[in-house]
Formats: sequence, structure tokens, C-alpha cells
Amino acid sequence: MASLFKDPAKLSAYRDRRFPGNQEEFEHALQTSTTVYVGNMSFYTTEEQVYELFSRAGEIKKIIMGLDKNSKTPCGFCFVLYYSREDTEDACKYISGTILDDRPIRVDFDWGFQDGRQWGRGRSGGQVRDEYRTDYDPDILLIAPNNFVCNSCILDSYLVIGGYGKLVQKE
Ligand code: GTA
Repeated sequence: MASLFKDPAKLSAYRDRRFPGNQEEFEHALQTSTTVYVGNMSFYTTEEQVYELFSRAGEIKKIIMGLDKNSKTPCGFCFVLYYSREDTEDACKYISGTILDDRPIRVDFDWGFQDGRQWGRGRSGGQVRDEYRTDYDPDILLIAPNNFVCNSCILDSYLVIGGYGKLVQKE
């Protein structure tokens, strides 16, 4: 079946500032890659849950969970790598907007996974968008320095994920 996604401008509104090439190469990668980015995930969602949902679009080659670069814990995104382009397009078409762990996930075409892209690029370790978020995110997760995870107690030394955007919290 012919691809329904011909126009690269309509494939994704996201432009990765770290893509190692020009606009034409970026658009070509978006049109041919078999990788999708999944955003707005819960910090509690597991790789197994992602596998279960995304294998409905086709056979999965690999899943890479997005991690906070400081705490090394999931921070709300992942990459799913398929074998076929058709399955990649089906994932964007049919799975984006569905609810996973009570959250509407966003599935976006991606130019292709490279080592290092799994880490949040925000100043505090998580995703950049989380730092600028102005709304309240109920997915509160508290992480102690020794990585003991607790969601029912509050201590000064705990790292708080979720709630209001981190930069907003400082204002
Ligand atoms: N394919 O939509 C995406 C996408 N996002 C959001 C991140 N990645 C994505 N890939 C695809 N589609 O590998 C990938 C990145 C990286 C990994 C983690 O996920 O390529 P990140 O989210 O921590 O950092 O990336 P990134 O993407 O470099 O952040 P960026 O582009 O600055 O900002 C993302 C969003 O944050 C913006 O769209 C905007 O909503 C918000 N934002 C950024 N800066 C501001 C600001 N100054 N004010 C308000 N909002 C802001």
C-alpha cells in the first residue's frame, strides 16, 4: 500500500536541534525511518506495557525507555523501533492519542535512534518540556538519593518529578 505520509512537513512539528545533518536530510530520515517517539508517558509505565500496546501496530525490533540523566529512572518518553515502515506509520496513525496508564500518549515520527538520545536533555535531568510545563502533572514521583522510590512521603533530599514544571516551581 502506498504511504499516506508523503509531505515531510506534516510528519512532525518537532525538529531535533541535535540532528547531525541539514533540513533535507532530516526530512528524508523522517520519511524513511522505522522509529517512533512516544511522549507524555507516565513515569510508572513499563517497557512491557509499551511492548503490549505498540506491538498492535506490528512487530517491534526494540524499545528504548527515556531516562532522567541524573536519576536514571523513566522520565516520560521512549522510542519504539519497528522492522517495517508501514508498521511505523500505523503506530503514529492509530496509537497516538490513546490512553496508556491514564495518560493520552503522543506518538511522533522520529529520525532514528542513536545512543545518547535516551537521556532527558533538561537542566534537571528530565525532559525539557517538563521544566517549562505550567500545568499541574499528578504523576508525582519522589526519588531518594539511593534510588529508593517513595510516593507517599516527603523529605527535603528527595528529587520530585511531576507536579508543576521545575522552572515554574522555582519562580
Ligand atoms: N521525534 O516531539 C518529539 C520529541 N521530543 C519532545 C523530544 N524528543 C522528541 N523526538 C521526536 N518528537 O532524544 C527526543 C529528543 C531526545 C529525547 C529527549 O526525546 O530528540 P528532551 O525532550 O529532553 O529535549 O529530549 P528536546 O527535545 O531537545 O527539547 P526541546 O526541543 O528544546 O523542547 C521540547 C519542548 O519543550 C518544546 O516543543 C516546547 O514544548 C518545550 N519548550 C522548550 N523550551 C521552552 C521554553 N523556553 N519555553 C516554553 N516551552 C519550552
